[in-house]
Amino acid sequence: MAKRRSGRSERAGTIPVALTIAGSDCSAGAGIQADLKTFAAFGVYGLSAVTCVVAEVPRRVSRIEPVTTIMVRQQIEVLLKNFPVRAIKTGLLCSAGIVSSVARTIRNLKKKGARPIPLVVDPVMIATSGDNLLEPGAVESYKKELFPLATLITPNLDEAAALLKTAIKGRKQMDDAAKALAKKYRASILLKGGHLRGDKAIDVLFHNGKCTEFPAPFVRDVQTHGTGCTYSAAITAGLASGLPLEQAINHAKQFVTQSIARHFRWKRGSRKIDALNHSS
Ligand code: PXL
Repeated sequence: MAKRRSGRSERAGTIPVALTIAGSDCSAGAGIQADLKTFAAFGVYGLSAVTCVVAEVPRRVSRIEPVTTIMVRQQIEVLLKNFPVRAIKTGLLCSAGIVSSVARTIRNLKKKGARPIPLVVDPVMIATSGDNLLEPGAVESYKKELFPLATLITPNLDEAAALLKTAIKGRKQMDDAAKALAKKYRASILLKGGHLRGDKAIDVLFHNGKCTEFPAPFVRDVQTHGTGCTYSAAITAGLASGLPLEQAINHAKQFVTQSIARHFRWKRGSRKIDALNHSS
């Protein structure tokens, strides 16, 4: 906690600032709610630009409504104009129009000669529940407009397979897929292998021409809604704090593993609800 002197925070001018551009998950395990809790756990001041509102509980999405593209753009513009944002992440962007609007807003910043801000793109397509979260046509907008602006892209195996139009079934194929995506979009790639069942959840980073493995124990029997959001938010928090990419990923992986291991569980009759524990 920051020490306070006569009611004023000493850290106000120095606390790193990060921005999440993502959807609202009313159950707060994923989306902007997960991102903001994660930023706070890392001692980073979190800002948010909301792209859509999702009515859901961990295993069931009941409704998604996008925010207008103008509203998405204005949230990002006012925040970047007024705060010293040190890193940005995108989560659920919902529609092709919103993906394009986010890409255009970030591209315009670059054109105006603003200092480059690291951009982490989590290409959220499908919820852990299996519900589709992204309009199918939006994938093309990601490929053409947003991926080329990214510092790091963090697909899971299903998302990488959809992007490359090929199945990824083993460890060697993970390396090949990460390399292929990195070459295609000129970004670093963190391919999350959590869905390849085994004792370990292994992720592969392709960065600066080489593959690095990030292993962690695989935690079973927990409904892990929001792990992807939490992971990319934790990486973004590390980058906002000035950590090199590998170190930011290492810290983030530890944080996610801990958030899963220390999850909350509520029981209502025969139904269980699990939620990540984002506290540090
Ligand atoms: O976990 C993916 C995800 C991301 N963003 C929002 C979500 C979800 C999952 O349901 O609601 C807003």
